[in-house]
Amino acid sequence: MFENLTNKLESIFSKLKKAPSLNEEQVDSGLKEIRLALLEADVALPVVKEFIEQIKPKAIGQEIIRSTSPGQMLVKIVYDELVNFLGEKNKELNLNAVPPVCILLVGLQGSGKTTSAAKLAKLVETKYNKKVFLVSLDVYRPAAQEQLKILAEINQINHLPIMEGQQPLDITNRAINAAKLNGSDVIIFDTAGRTQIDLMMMNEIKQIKELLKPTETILVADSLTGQIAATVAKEFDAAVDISSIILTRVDGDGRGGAALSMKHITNKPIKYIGVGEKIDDLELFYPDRIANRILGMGDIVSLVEKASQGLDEEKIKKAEEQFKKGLFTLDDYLAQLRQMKKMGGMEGVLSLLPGVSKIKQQMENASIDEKIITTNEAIILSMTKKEREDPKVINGSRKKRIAAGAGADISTINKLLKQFKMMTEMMKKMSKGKTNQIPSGAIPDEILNQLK
Ligand SMILES: Nc1nc2c(ncn2[C@@H]2O[C@H](COP(=O)(O)OP(=O)(O)OP(=O)(O)O)[C@@H](O)[C@H]2O)c(=O)[nH]1
Ligand SMILES: [Mg+2]
Repeated sequence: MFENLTNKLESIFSKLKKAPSLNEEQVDSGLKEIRLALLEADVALPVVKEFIEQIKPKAIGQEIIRSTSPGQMLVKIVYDELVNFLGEKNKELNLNAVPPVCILLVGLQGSGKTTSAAKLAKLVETKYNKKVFLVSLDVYRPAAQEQLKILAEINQINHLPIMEGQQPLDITNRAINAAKLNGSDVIIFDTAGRTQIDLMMMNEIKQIKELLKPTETILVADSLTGQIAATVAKEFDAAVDISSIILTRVDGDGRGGAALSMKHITNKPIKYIGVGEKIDDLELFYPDRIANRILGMGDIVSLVEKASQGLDEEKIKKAEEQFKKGLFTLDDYLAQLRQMKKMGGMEGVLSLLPGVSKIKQQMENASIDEKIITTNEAIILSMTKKEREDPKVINGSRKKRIAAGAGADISTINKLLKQFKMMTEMMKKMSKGKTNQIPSGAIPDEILNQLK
């Protein structure tokens, strides 16, 4: 469905006049399609409207980066704006209070509060190294308290023993006292679900909140509810002033539109997402992943990003010719290292070589250590022109001089020279060989390991 969005954009743009930057006509037509895509992703209508309005002036006049199309450019602009809209990633849980720190979970019936309470407890114990105490205030649904108790027991998390017939406010008081006595750092309170915004129950939450003074009042919301999510978030926020959001069932087939709606309407951060029923299925929220899900266009985005990093075609051609001839000096290597820094990895360099798509994936997983690049850069810069062109002349005394100049030790220089030698050999093999694939093992483990 979403591959269609690119196709649609491409066909719209091909009918319009070519321009060096996005003009109003292009943006208007393109945004119409984006609008539909957002609606299909279940983003609430008012949010879509506002979002599109906000994007329009930003998109008009944007230069179209060479080697990308206007359609791709627009997708990238929309994507960046979505990420922006969805807010900062990895927002830490607020635990800044005198222990026991209280966290209150609220939300509609069945949104995943109880499950999230247990998941969060486990996370706070493991990630923040705190002693957690789980408490259920759900006296309304039969067996709701047992549900949390069982989850706590299975996962060995401390929990408040159930006292039949006790009401939420009394349970709250009992919980705080018990937590103080047993030395808990954090208490996580699970509350009863509402089928809809129910005044009486909202008032109860307000009272509980006043008693607890929680550092976090987290709205647990189901990402599959799409449009409804926005209204729910708004009303909960108005009634009990939520501090953050946990979005559940992100593992389902919703398109993530709820995240955008909720974030936009409440302006409260989404801190975690639920991605399954198991205790460990709680992850930090990454706006770029959700933006990708909403738009379904990660490929285009990375394509435009690469293009905007300024790798122009001439450079690629020249490098390719050099490689084919087996002519490759340390100067070229230096240029590659710098390119690598820009492109963010070995993968970028290898993509210059013919027929490397196979190992590209492998390289993508090996993120490059910037420090190694910087050291290698310093080493090459400390060499004379002759040394760079013909590294064979680099003997012991030259190495000493280079080492002093680069502030590196001899073994690092040796490593670099060895790596360079292997690279040239590999290139020669490739340019001579009948095959245009890099033979497996041609990239020595040593290089791979260094890059890890
Ligand atoms: N796939 C998936 N299922 C989830 C997730 N979070 C919760 N669930 C499931 O959703 C169902 C309801 O979850 P609960 O935690 O009981 O929801 P609740 O908000 O406490 O429900 P009430 O107490 O009745 O209001 C359970 O079967 C959970 O296993 C999630 O992130 N992904
Ligand atoms: Mg529950």
